[in-house]
Amino acid sequence: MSNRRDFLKTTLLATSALAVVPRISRSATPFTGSVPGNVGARVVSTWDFGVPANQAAWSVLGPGGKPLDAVETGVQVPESDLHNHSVGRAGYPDRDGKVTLDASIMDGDGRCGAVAALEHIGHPIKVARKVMENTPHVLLVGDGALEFALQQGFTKENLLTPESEKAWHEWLKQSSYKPVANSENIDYHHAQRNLGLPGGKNNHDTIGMLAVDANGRLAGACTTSGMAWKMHGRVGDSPIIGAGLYVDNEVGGATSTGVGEEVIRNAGSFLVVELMRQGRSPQEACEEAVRRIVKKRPDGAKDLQVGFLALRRDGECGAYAIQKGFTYAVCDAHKQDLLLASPSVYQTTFT
Ligand code: SD4
Repeated sequence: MSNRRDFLKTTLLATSALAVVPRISRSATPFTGSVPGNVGARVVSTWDFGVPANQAAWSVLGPGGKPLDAVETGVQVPESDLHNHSVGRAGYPDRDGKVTLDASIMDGDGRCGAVAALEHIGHPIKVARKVMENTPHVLLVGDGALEFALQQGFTKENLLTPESEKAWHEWLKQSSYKPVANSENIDYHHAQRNLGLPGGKNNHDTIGMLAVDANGRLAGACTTSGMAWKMHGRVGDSPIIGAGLYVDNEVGGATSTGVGEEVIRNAGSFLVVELMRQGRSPQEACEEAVRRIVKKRPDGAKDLQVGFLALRRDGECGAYAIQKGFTYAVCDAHKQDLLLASPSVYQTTFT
């Protein structure tokens, strides 16, 4: 990498790429409104890989297990998936080649735990739960989080797979030699997709998962390797309670995906839950939270992706995103593999 300015420039371009290369899942059903509730227990999660994650969560929730156990179990599916370069093991590294993971977990009773910039542990969500249960704190970061994990019996592992390392080396070349003009955006995004970079078709972002049981008790989990090629030490929205995740048994829960900085700036998931508390439906609440982001940065938002997913305590759920391409999975006693395409502010796709 030539210098810091080049890095930041490239990072911003990568952020744009994340936004404007949304992918519509071929199997996702386009959907424009809230999914009705009152179906008993339900689990919802972000992106296509939410389907198998939901099914794992359902194996806990369906037979009457706790929502907290269900979400912790469910999100471990993409954390373990070596083909998934945005969550857990095999997540793409930061600009220095280090894989640093963020995760949070929250019970509807207000208990919560999180880790940020955690290295060498494949299941950060499990460490987040230990922070919640075995410490007086909510968030542990970096070396401290790793030390804690090792004390709790986790094993140190190398999370950088050969594929991720190769992609990083490709990115390093690009960061050095390819300043990208706006007019070249579409070609650039195609190139990124071929490399499997953020926003590419095989690289779909954070998993955020929300679950409710038949009695209206909720929990949520959110886990990610964050934005690929981020600055070392960068923390996104996913481990920040109120930003990437918020759950309240009195109301419901919300989670987010996309460019975490925008979500943090707007306390996004807390906002969605508070809007539901004031009477908005999950769908309306997600729409308003997305609109706030767009309103604050009307120009920047055209090149950003942020998606919110909300689940009310009666099981009704909704989602909304800035760009087309955000999908979410819904699982309950009636159907365990439903995948829906979220409505969005902008309808443009680059194919
Ligand atoms: C972050 N929101 O770190 C997460 C990751 C993500 O597309 O969703 N990236 O900002």
